[in-house]
Amino acid sequence: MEGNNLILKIIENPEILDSERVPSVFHYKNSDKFFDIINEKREFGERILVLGHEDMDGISSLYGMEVLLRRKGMDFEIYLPSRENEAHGISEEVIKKIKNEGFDFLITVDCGISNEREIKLLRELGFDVFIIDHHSEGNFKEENLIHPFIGKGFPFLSSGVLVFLILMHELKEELWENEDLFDFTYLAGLSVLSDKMPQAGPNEFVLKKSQKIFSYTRIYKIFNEVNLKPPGFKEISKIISTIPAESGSHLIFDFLREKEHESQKKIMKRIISRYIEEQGKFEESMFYARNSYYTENNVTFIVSREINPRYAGWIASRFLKDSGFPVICIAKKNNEWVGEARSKPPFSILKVLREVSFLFKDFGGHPFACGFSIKEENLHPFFENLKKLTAEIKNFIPEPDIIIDEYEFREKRKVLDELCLRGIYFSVVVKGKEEEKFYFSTSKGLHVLSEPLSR
Ligand SMILES: [Mn+2]
Repeated sequence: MEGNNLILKIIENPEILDSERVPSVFHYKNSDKFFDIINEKREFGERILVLGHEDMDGISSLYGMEVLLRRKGMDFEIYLPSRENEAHGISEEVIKKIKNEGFDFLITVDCGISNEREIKLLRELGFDVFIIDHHSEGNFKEENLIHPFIGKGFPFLSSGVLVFLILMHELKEELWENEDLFDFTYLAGLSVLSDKMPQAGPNEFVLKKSQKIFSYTRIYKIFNEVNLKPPGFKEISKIISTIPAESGSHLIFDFLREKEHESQKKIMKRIISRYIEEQGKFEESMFYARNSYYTENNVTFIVSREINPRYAGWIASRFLKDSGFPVICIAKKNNEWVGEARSKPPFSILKVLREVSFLFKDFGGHPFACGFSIKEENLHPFFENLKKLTAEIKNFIPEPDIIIDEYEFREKRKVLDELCLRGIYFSVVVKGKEEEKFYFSTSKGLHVLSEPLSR
């Protein structure tokens, strides 16, 4: 058996799928270094900027860092760039902010791994950087990095869960006992669902805890009071991620920081009305998408100046759900364009886009969901290159994650099916005496690809 180390790691250590095994952030590399650095920064009174990513997972991780750094009495600020009109990750604006506002140290959560150049620049300018991310494109050689892929723990975690494990170490029993911390646990649970992480290992552990305490959270209670109907577990996730970040923050942070009951109610009312407002804007972007999409070589393209870039990812997901074709939705953002791409296993849209990534300014994501930014003059070459790449279906078939012989396949079949049921996506080539068969995972188990394989 050979192939993708992450999948092999699970097959060889199936116990890491187990949610009952108490997870630890120290199963991941550099976690001890992270605590050492944080404590050192506190001693020297350094000022910290924490940078996030505007989606449910990013918001949950950012809030976790706020809880941690406040607890440690540190001098910090959190910053959530808007997906609508700011750049993703460590942008020029973020670097300017660090320089101009007297920060010494940058921590990124749910972003940063794709910012190798910017990290180097920051270090040259004398600033320290630490990255906590789970995306699969970027510089894995970064020395100040906690990433679920690196270490002996379960490799497919949301950033929210990764930050949760950091707090589990810091707060120990208090995390389960102190009601003020329930909202954080709840958000971390939501990060598993919103980032579609496999429900296994630490993800499942956090999700279960989070379902247990949901009705004791302030979010639940106050929502119930102002709405007269209790929220569903996932409903809040939709509401939070629909409301845009504003001036580097988010209404949910205002809510969570507020101590006074009447003010909490006021903010929650505002959250609900902002949600309704934003839903209207989403429908408007969806209308333009429905009027501008086309499908070429089995890829659906949606390209429009009228689409709000905030919604590109959701629109791509919606189209994928309806048609099954890989989808790329491209929208104008300030002076450049941004794209969000979605696909279903076994076709990894990330692998296809990696081939044209030399045309991108920024590129990152996961095998079936990724994003990029691109200059307008590169759009035409991008479409031309993609046309060539997607003309043959075999370009979509990723390199198999695992190559295995028939005998071993029969032996490991149970574990492989278990992985599928847990939402871990991978592909397998089974080598027989005469032929090889290509399998890929679906939520119901391994599925054989009927298309004959010409590799
Ligand atoms: Mn994420």
